[in-house]
Amino acid sequence: MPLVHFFETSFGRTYERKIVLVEVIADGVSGWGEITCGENPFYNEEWTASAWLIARDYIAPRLLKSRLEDAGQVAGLTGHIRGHLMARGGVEAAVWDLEARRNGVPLAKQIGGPDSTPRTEIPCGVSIGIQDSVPQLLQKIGIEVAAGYQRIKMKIKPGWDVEVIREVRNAFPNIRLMADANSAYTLADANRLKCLDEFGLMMIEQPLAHDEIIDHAELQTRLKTPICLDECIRSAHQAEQAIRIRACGIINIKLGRVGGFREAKRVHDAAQQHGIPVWCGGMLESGIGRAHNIALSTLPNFTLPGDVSASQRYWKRDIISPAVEVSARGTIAVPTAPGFGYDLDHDFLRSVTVLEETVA
Ligand code: OSB
Ligand code: MG
Repeated sequence: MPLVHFFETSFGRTYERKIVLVEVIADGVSGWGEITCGENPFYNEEWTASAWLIARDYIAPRLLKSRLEDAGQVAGLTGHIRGHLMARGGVEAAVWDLEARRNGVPLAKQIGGPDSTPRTEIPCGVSIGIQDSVPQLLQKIGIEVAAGYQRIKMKIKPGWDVEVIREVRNAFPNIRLMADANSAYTLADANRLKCLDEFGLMMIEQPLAHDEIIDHAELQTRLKTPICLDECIRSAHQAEQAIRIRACGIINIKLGRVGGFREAKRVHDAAQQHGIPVWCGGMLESGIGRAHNIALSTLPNFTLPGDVSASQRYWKRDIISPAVEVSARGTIAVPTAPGFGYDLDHDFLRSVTVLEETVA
């Protein structure tokens, strides 16, 4: 699916998504999930082709052999696979959707538990990629602020950082603003990152290496701006370690990156216990992954606006119906229908499907 506008991070530019979707079927009921890896192994080690093989050859056969009592058991059944958390998480999320549909409850309620009263709307921000020019960036930010989004995240990298953020701040002195480096810096850049303190950013996301929390802890002692970890946090255990050594003040939770809802809930709970707020990250998802992110964002410690935004920012036509829309207050209404709560646009989905395999 071609993106409406290219998306550039410190590790590269994406014009078109190749998305792996998962349908799980039991007793005639379907659940759907999305594997949120990129087209290349640049954000983490996974990519479209690896996810396909892991799901087909390792996850599906294992699930089919098992008798599942609930979706919470899926993560344990794939725990023997090292890494590949997005492939595992995409399948796991499909089973949560299936369970919610079988129970006739919204996915938000299924993940929150029978006693939960999930919030009815979630606060939204946008993630804006590196642009060809500063005026182009300022124009894009202006459009999203006018649309009502509650905070703006901009991507940075060496050569597109302090000076660019200064221009953004001059143009938009009062917006809630943050920057995401996707691991583009090292501790040797600490003085440059320190320059960002003057802009009153809500946080700086994943400035240092994808697998490095000790350096983040060191950097945090030198910065006033809170560090938010993304790539580094793949489990609740890693979240606890990062919090313990003060490597971050905020955590971005991505369903795929941590391997699905069960672990996402654990990361959420661990952060909550330590007074660390979380928000829901995005991976340029189609409507299915987006709907799962909306459900995840209803958990109580998701107190900051996430990267969950309207379908039309990504797609001319989404594969769900209706498309995800954002209110003028920068919120998304949480759907109340069973499962992830949107219909699939089957005709359109078929028209963009390039490969389909069934494991039975
Ligand atoms: O680091 O949050 C990230 C997109 C692809 C890979 C990594 C990231 C992102 C985003 C986009 O920031 C969030 C979105 O709008 O889906
Ligand atoms: Mg990020």
